[in-house]
Amino acid sequence: MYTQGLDQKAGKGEAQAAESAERLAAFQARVDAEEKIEPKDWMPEAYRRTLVRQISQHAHSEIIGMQPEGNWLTRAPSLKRKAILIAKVQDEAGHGHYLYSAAETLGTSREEMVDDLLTGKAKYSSIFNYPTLSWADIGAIGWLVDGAAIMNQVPLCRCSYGPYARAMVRICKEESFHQRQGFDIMLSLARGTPEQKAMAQDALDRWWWPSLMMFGPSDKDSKHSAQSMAWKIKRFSNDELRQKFVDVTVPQAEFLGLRVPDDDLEYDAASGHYRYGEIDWEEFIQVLKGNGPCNRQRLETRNRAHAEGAWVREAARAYATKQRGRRAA
Ligand code: BYC
Repeated sequence: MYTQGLDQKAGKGEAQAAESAERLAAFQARVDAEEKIEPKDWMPEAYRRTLVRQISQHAHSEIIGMQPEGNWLTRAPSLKRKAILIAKVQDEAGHGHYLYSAAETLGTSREEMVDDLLTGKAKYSSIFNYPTLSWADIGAIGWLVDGAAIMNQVPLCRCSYGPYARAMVRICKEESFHQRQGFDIMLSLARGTPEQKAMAQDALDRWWWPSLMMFGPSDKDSKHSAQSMAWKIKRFSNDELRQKFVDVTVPQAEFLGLRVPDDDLEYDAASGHYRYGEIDWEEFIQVLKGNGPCNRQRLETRNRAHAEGAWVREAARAYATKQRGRRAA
């Protein structure tokens, strides 16, 4: 477990006093010079808090993200598809673990973060509060949700905080495989019977707009972006990444012979970008407030799984104590 950051925890007053203008400027100069900030390095408290917030939200998203896909593990249409989906869902658990470990280097315990998720205090990505109604949804999640994740996360490999940046390298490689498996499912369905093609279209219709919401509020409403970009935690704004995603994904939908559910979508030759319609921000806000179609179900399922896993944590602790005792002897 990474806990190097714990010994740097200071009281609020103490931390503020330590944040002289000189120290802050020296920190910013390191960030501007593209140096990686490591757990034992001095950092402003707000930088630490921002990272704990973002990395733990990211970890929670990976863990909750296992649920909509897990829903189809027993009903995948072939043994091969089932094996691939099991591997993908396991990867998401792994991503959650790397990310909790990265966040722990900042001095917050995993128990604290998990507790915030279980009690509904912490956020996780809005996208996982939508239901997976058909097998095509597994295709749409891989293609669109993992596709959006890659767009958002590749720049995080260059994040100024070393442990987060390094965790993202492997995560992005695995997300690429996830995106391809999703596109492959969509391709099979789009080239299948008229009913299968209709399933693929229905999944695209339902997942398109929530996928665009994954990038967060528009830049004018994004309260954290400016500071996170100055600290090189984020490298692009929410709207920039959303636009990149639309530009890459619309031609893929055309290749599949599917229609993106946006009457205002058009290619603007002058800018080289697709112009897209207005996102329903009210829906986004409601999902963030806990009123999405599956918010309650997701938290109930996670709480139940956590309670049922108590004996595993207990056994792991007992084993660790035994090993420590043996080493000491
Ligand atoms: N859903 O100022 P902003 C995955 C919150 S995992 C929920 O723009 P920031 C995958 C935001 O947290 C997908 N909340 O914030 C897994 C903030 O709230 P607080 C997750 C959202 O941090 C399994 C407030 O709105 N990916 O891809 O600068 C299978 C204001 O927003 C959302 C990551 O976590 C949302 N969509 O930018 C497949 C990547 N959007 O904290 C795939 C890392 C915004 O003030 N995270 N909020 O209460 C990020 O890149 C950034 O945190 C975000 C938001 C772009 C998400």
